[in-house]
Amino acid sequence: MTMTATIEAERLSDALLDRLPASVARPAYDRAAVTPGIVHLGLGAFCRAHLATYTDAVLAAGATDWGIVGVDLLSPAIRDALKPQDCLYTVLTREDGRDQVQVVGSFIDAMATADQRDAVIALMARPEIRIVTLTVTEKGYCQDAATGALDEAHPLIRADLADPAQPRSVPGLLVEAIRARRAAGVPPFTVLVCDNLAQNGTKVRGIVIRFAELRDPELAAYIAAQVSFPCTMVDRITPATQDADRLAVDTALGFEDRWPVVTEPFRQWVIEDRFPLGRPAWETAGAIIVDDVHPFELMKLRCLNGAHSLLAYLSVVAGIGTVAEAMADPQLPAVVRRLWAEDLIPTLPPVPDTDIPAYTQALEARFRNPGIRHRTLQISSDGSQKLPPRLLEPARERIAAGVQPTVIPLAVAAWMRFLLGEDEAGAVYAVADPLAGDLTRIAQAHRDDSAALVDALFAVEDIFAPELAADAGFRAAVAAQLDSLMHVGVRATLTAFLAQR
Ligand code: CS2
Repeated sequence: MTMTATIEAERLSDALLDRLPASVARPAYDRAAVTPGIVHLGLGAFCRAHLATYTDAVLAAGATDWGIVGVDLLSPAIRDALKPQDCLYTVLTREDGRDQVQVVGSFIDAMATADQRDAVIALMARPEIRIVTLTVTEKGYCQDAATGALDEAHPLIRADLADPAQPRSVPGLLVEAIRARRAAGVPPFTVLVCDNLAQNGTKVRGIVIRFAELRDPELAAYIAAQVSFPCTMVDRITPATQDADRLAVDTALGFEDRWPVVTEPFRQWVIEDRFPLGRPAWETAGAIIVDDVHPFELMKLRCLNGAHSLLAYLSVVAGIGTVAEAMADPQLPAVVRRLWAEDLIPTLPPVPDTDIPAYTQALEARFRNPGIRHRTLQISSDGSQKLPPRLLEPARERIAAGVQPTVIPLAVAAWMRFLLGEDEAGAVYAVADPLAGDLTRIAQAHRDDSAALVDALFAVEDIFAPELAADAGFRAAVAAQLDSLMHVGVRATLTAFLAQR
C-alpha cells in the first residue's frame, strides 16, 4: 500500500460559501429564500455568463421571486455537474492578466429534458413562472435559415407534430407548455429569446405560431393574440469551457467546480420592454431597456458576429486556433477592419447613444483579449445558420443599394473552402452544422472545381436567398476568392486582397 491517497477536492456548495477566499465574489443574498420566476432553456456557457449574472445582481438587490431554473436540452451533462453543487458555479472574468472570480447563485435548480421532460413542462406551466428565456443556438429553433420560417420538414418538428405531448423540439416544448398553462387557466409566460437571430423574438414568434397552426389552429390564434416575444440583443464573448479553465477556477476557489465559465469583462443586453407578467429589474444591473432593439441587434450581429465568422473560416483553413491569435496575425485584422468599414457599417441605421466606428474599435480590443481562448473551430460551427443574418443579409442589402460588397465574398468563399474539412497543413477537422451531411458531400464532389462548388452551394436554398444567389456580380466575386483560396491558399489570397483597393 502506498501513502499517496488522492484527496478529493471538496465540491462547491451553499454550505462552503463562507469558506471561499475573500477575493471571490459570491451571492450577497439568502438563496434559500429565492423562488423560481424564470425557466431557462439551454444551459450552455453563454447564459451562465450573461442572463444569470444580470439576474444575480437583481437578486442581490433584494428581489426574491426571480430565481432561474435551468433546463439542459441536449444531454443532462450540465445539470449533472451543477446539481451536486447546489447549482452554484463560477464565472471567471479575464482581461490583461486580471482575473475576477465570482460565484453566481441565480440558478436555483437545474433539470434536463432527457429524463425530466414532463416535469419541465409541468414547471413551465406553473403560474410563478412568468418568463421563459432561451439560449438554444440558432439551429435550436428548427428554422429555415434563409427565410427564418419554421422548417416544417425538420425531423424533430415532424416527430413533435405526430406526438405533441412528448415534444423534443424547442417550438414543440414552448407550444405544449403554453397549452398546458391555458388549460389550467394560467396566462402565458413571456418568451425571451437570447440567441443571435435577426429580430430574434419576432422570428421565433413566427416559428412558434406556425408550429402551433400545424398542431391546432385555435391554439395558434391564442398564441398570436396573447404571448409576448420581446426582441433582445445579447452580448458577451464566452467560449466553451476548457479543462484549463476548470483548473484555474479550482485553484482560485480552493474547491472544485465541475463546470465554471470563463468570459470577458464586457457584457451588453438590450431588451424590449414587453413583459405582461412582469420582469426582473435587469436595468439596475446595466441592461438597456428600449422600445426597439433592431438597430442594436443589427450592429452586434453584423459587426461582432459577422467578423467572428470571417475570422473563423479563414483561421480554421489557415490553422490559426483562436480569435486572439487571429488578431495577432499580420493580415487578418486589416481584413476585419475593411469588412466593418466597407460592407457592414454602411448597412446600419443609427444606433441610439452609440458611435458605431468606436464600437468596432472596442470590438477589436475585445477580440484581442489574450485571456479568452475562443477557438475558431467553435465559431465555425453551424455556418448554414450563422451566415445568413451575419453576412448574407448585409450583402443583399448592399447589392440592393447598387454596391457590390468587397469583403463578404471572401468570407463566403472561406466558408466554402472550410467545408472541405481539411486545413492547409492537411489536418482534418469536423464540419459541425445541421446541414453538414449535404454541405460536405457537395464540397467533396467539387473539391477540384471552384466554380462548380460555388454554383452547387449557391443552390442550397436554406442558406442563400434566391435574390442573392441570382446576383452574377456577387457569385463571380465569391468564385474568384474561392479559386484563389483553393489554389494559392489563405496567405497569398489575403496579400492579393489587401493590395487591391
Ligand atoms: C460567436 C458568438 O460562436 C459564435 O458564433 O460569434 O458566440 C459570440 O461570441 C457571441 O455572440 C458574443 O456575444
